[in-house]
Amino acid sequence: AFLENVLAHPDFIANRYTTKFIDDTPSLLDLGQRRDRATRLLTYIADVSVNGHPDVKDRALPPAHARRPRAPDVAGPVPDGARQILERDGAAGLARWVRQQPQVLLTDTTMRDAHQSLLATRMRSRDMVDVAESYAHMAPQLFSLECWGGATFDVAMRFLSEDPWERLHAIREKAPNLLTQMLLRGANGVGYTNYPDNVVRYFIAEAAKGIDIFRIFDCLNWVENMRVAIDAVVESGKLAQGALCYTGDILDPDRAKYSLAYYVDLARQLEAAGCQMLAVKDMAGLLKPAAATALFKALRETTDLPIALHSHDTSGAAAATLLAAIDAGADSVDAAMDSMSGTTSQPCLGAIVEALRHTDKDTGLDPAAIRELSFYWEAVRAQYAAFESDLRSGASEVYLHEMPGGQFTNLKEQARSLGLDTRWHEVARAYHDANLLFGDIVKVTPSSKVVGDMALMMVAQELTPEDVLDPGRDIAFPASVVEMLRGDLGQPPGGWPENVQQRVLGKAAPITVRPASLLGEQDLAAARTEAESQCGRSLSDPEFASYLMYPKLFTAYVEARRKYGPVAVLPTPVYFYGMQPGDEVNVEIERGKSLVISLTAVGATEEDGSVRVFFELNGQPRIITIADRT
Ligand code: BTN
Ligand code: 3PY
Ligand code: ZN
Repeated sequence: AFLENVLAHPDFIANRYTTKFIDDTPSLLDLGQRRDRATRLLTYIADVSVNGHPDVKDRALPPAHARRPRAPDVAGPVPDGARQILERDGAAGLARWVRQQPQVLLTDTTMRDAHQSLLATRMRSRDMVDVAESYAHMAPQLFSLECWGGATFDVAMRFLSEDPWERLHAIREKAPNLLTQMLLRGANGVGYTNYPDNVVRYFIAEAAKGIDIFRIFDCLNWVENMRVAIDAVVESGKLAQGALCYTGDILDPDRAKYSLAYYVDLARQLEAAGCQMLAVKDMAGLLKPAAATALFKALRETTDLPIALHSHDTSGAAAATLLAAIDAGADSVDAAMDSMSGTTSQPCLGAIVEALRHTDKDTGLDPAAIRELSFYWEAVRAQYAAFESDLRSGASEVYLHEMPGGQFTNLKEQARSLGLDTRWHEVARAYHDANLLFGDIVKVTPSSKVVGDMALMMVAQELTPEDVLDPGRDIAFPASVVEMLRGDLGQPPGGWPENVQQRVLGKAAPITVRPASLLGEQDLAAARTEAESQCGRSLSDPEFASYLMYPKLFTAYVEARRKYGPVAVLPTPVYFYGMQPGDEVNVEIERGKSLVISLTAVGATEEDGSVRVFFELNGQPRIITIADRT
């Protein structure tokens, strides 16, 4: 390979060399590594160009006229933002500042919840990192960028072959004046199951190197399950924002379990647990305007902590809810950039900015800047046409099923893969029934997944709630249902309904203690040795944190990266669709090191099923042979 590098070097080819050429040209030595990465990327491009990407197979294509996303140009020094308050005054000082601001603060969810809720979480790092600097210059009044956590962590590795930590640190670096925010599932970390306490602590300590605000929730609103995470965030010096997950309807006397008093009590518990800020997390978009008025008024009287509102626009009424909450004293609200807003995503950021303009709560954001950023996202979104759902309108059906925005399109996909696509409204009804069967619970990852599993089973097997409870019927419950009713996710208010528990568990005994208290501490040194042996190389601390959350998935990701190289550098159309003969792309594989890749031709498939794909890499011909699997 070394000799190849020498022979391929432009100076060598152009005869610009002496006998000391090798000594004088140290880059030849790292060319080996660079070449290696380039070969892997060419292999990936060749493969995807010939075989297609499995995730977009048989899906809608981006429109032919799609514009190439171009982040707005910016220059000059980066203005100060809320991040500088955190740096100067610490988390407690930041919380006080939030409370004192007359204007409403905005969290932009485009880089996390919006694409999780609209595009199956598939947005690639590159599309976010490319615009982060424009955000820093054009929207320094934003309170925070929600850009990490939730489902983005596992999807980055599972479906995009990307390292979520690289994404986080790249955004952080490009927007040094904006607070970075993540969604953390309490004892479930960024996973779907409870982890040992020391794993949660390890993860948070690592995440706090890039994240400023941790929104922490528990899927049953069980504060016991949130304490380890809250303490670890406070310890890290970053801001612990405790979430009250909103379900039911505080104005509906028939939903007395989730009453105003319930949420007021929850707010007190979260404050006592050490949270520095609160958030009403309306993950399904169930909070109606009049209920928001009552809720925020009551919370305002309960606590001096600043309070945020997070909602989803599934019904179409979320902007009205935000404005009602703002009137009643919400300090900050979540919204998504216009072209990534609406339906299962957050309400429209630009509309909230305009609604508050020239009032005493004016956000200070520049509507023209919002428009430009939104145009960028519009072009980005077009590239992900394959992941769009068929939901085109507001749907008040959400008040029946209560599915979280982040789950809605996922469950719809799952239903489709089970052949239940024509029976979606039955799934929605069954989801409602399954929730009541479980005693009317908070439905958010991972409890929402369990309710979804149950609903799909009920529809697929044509079971009514009465059938499910009928002792005369033999029912194999989904594993997730058995685990949840056993107490593995924790305790809902009032506990699990005993008749259902017995029916699902049989003779097995449920637990009522904090699940992680039974897990003990994980031996991190031993886990690291195991991880490094599985992956065949040493791991950085963040990589090890990924392994602790997802051992198998992380190992598979390392393997994919070994095979295909740093695919995160590829433009999104190339990543999903490969290249056509005549296409040329420029990719930066690291700062200041670019590759110019052109695909010149694709050969015919040989008898042995192989295909040769012809490239030029920085002007040099390269041939990659891959298997035709079409
Ligand atoms: C990734 O590594 O980014 C995720 C999986 C990649 C699968 C690649 S896409 C091109 C080729 N075609 C396949 O069916 N699998 C590989
Ligand atoms: C997640 O946990 O990913 C969520 O978005 C919950 O709302
Ligand atoms: Zn959400």
